[in-house]
Amino acid sequence: VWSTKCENVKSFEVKNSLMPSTWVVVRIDGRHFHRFSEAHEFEKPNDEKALNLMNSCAAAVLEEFPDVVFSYGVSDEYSFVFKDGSQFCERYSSQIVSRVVSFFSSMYVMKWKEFFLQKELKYAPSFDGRAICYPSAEILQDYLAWRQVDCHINNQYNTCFWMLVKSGKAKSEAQHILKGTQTQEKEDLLLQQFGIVYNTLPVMFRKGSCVFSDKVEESMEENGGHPVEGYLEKVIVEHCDIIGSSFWDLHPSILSCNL
Ligand code: DGT
Ligand code: MG
Ligand code: MG
Ligand code: MG
Ligand code: MG
Repeated sequence: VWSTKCENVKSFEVKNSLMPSTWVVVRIDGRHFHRFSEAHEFEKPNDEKALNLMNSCAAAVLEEFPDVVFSYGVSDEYSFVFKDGSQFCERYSSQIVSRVVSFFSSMYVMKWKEFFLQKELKYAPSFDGRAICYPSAEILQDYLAWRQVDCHINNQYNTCFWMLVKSGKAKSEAQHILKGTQTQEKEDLLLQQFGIVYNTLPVMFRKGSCVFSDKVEESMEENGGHPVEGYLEKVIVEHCDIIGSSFWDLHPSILSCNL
């Protein structure tokens, strides 16, 4: 009787499998980071330390989970790309997502002090996560381009918004001024009212961050002080354009080799 009951109870555990041979993206996003960034007095609209902390946690994810071949991050979110052939957690969605999101959250807490020397972490940050399947490398690239376009649109808006607010405008007034403005109008506003050339703002703010493994020239330090002999595979952070094809042409190995 008992064993029948056990079988019966077990049958409620449904394993939600991700479609085979697709590119899996796990996107995580900070929970209530509007409040979290206020509570920790992040600089507006971009806090360099907070972004570098996110990037460092993403690099740790790439080192911990070898099937993750690329990641892209902006604001309080990060997208992690698993190779199409990945058999990580036998492609069970909830296991993949929970492993990535819990590891990232732990890292965020562990690394906090590295980036905020004087600032205490006031309460436990958390992240939500979801897994999305993309059927081809091309659609995956469209997805990543979409996130970077979003980064650009939000950053341009937020830069204008906070410049207006910092110059004395009420938040509602700033909103009203920016309502319905196009990219060019925002660039003009920044230049004419604040003397800011948008394209000269830090590239991490404008383009977000890419984290991936690449061959880099070994430094003498890494070679125990001996002359450099070759290249090392290293996880690196770059702030490059991934909307066009040039980045992918330059790094063909990221999306090509199968597991
Ligand atoms: P959620 O994701 O639905 O739980 O809610 P939030 O509040 O996390 O909203 P979300 O993810 O749409 O927007 C991210 C929030 O995080 C947004 O209010 C701005 C804030 N944030 C992210 N990065 C920075 C930063 O570098 N500096 C500042 N001041 N705020 C940031
Ligand atoms: Mg959200
Ligand atoms: Mg959030
Ligand atoms: Mg967000
Ligand atoms: Mg277990």
